[in-house]
Amino acid sequence: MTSNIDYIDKIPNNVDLGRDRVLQRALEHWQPAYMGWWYDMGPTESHNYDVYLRTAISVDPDGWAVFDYVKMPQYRWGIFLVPPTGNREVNFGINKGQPAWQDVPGEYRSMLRRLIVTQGDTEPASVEQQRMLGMCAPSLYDLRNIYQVNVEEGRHLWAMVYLLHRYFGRDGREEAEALLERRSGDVDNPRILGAFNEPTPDWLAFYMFTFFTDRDGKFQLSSLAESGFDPLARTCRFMLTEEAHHMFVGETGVGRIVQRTAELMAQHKIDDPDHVRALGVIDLQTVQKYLNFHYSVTLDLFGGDISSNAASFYTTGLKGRYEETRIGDDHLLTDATYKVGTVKDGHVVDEDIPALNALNERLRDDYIGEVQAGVDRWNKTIEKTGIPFRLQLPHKGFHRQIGNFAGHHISPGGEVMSAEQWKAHRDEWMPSAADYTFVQAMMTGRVVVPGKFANWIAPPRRGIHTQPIDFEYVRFN
Ligand code: BYC
Repeated sequence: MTSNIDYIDKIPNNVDLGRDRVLQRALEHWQPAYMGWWYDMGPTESHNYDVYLRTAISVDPDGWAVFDYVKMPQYRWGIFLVPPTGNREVNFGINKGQPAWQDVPGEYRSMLRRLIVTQGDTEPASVEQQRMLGMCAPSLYDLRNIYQVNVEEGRHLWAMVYLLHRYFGRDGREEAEALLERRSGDVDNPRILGAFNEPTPDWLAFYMFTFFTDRDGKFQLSSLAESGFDPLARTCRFMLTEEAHHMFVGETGVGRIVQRTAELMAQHKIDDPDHVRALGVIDLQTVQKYLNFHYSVTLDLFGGDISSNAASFYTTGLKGRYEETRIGDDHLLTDATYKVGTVKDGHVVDEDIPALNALNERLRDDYIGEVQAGVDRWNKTIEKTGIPFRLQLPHKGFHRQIGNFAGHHISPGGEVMSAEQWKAHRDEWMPSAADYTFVQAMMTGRVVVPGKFANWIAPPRRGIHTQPIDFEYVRFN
């Protein structure tokens, strides 16, 4: 083992890493490669900053969120699983009632590895997507928040790599290396899932991403937290505690943008988007277009509406439904059906399919319910200013690349169109090149005076961890 990794001190963990020779040997190669990846692909020019970050140093209530200034390359990326619960069982599928697996069941090995790799791949991808945004942050508060999200996505990568190293031997180590080799948006070696190859070019996109796409993370992690493979379940359960802050950053970020815009619209008594833009804020129509884009690419992340993969993940006991153990049915789903949307004769219709094959769709529907509640909260913010504009989720089939709606051209209202008709409206529904140029032009420099905010966003209601809003969240040295 290289002597420069002091396990106890540098890698906080509750997996007895200090005594696990197998894991130590695997990390000996991977940890330096991870640091190389962080220096290359982590947040630009950030390596020497002192950032007021939370670090998980244990899973106890007073240990999972310890706040202090940290230079990000020295962040203590740790390995944590929630403590085991005695006698946990596989709670669904054909193995229901068996003791939860503490080791990888041989017959499910490749399926399980694929799930872990797919989950793990998203984590570094999002850091890569966001790496330039620190250069144009609207405040020190927001800069600190994006860095917090970035280091925790790094930790979530560690969480999946722990599982690969600890439970999958040589092919686990190879997969762990490949997680550091793929690159978001790379033509030859892209990230696995679509949304993680899309650029996140500005802060509105970042907040939308953390609201919509991190929430896919929440729902996928929740399903994996039901897994009969106990180490995966316990790892994902702990990751969920961190995920909440990421979604908070997204929801409040978009909320603060619409608040600022709507307040200025009310104050100046204007509603023409050009007049709104002239005040140096983002018009609500553009916010709607970003919403349409991020919502639709995130819906794709749930996979096909009809999926035999999802059925296998469930039947074997590897991936459950959202809050599986709270659902009052047989947890086998052999006779149940579920409604999925599809296009027939130029219209969207629902059809009943076996519930086992519709598990991606069901999770997507659970997700949509929660997303709608967030959009309603943004609309409340707008409503308070007296402005009549309301944000809306587009139809589930709008701009989809995966599943039943892929290949169809569906308007935000749910109308099935020809490709030409759809294209003629495209720039009304999704950000155009000109929209991106406008938003990015607003975000050219970063605001570095404590307590000051860019013109296009309202300040938050409160600071981080009881600190004031004008706290020096990042010191540039
Ligand atoms: N893009 O049977 P199907 C997060 C592939 S986010 C490209 O419908 P399945 C985070 C699919 O892989 C949460 N390809 O799919 C958020 C399959 O390919 P193969 C991430 C796609 O397997 C923000 C084929 O199409 N975690 O944590 O039922 C920041 C047939 O597909 C896409 C997970 O996703 C796509 N969108 O379901 C940081 C959980 N969708 O195998 C982090 C683990 C499908 O035929 N993953 N394909 O070559 C899974 O549970 C499943 O893999 C999926 C797909 C739900 C993603």
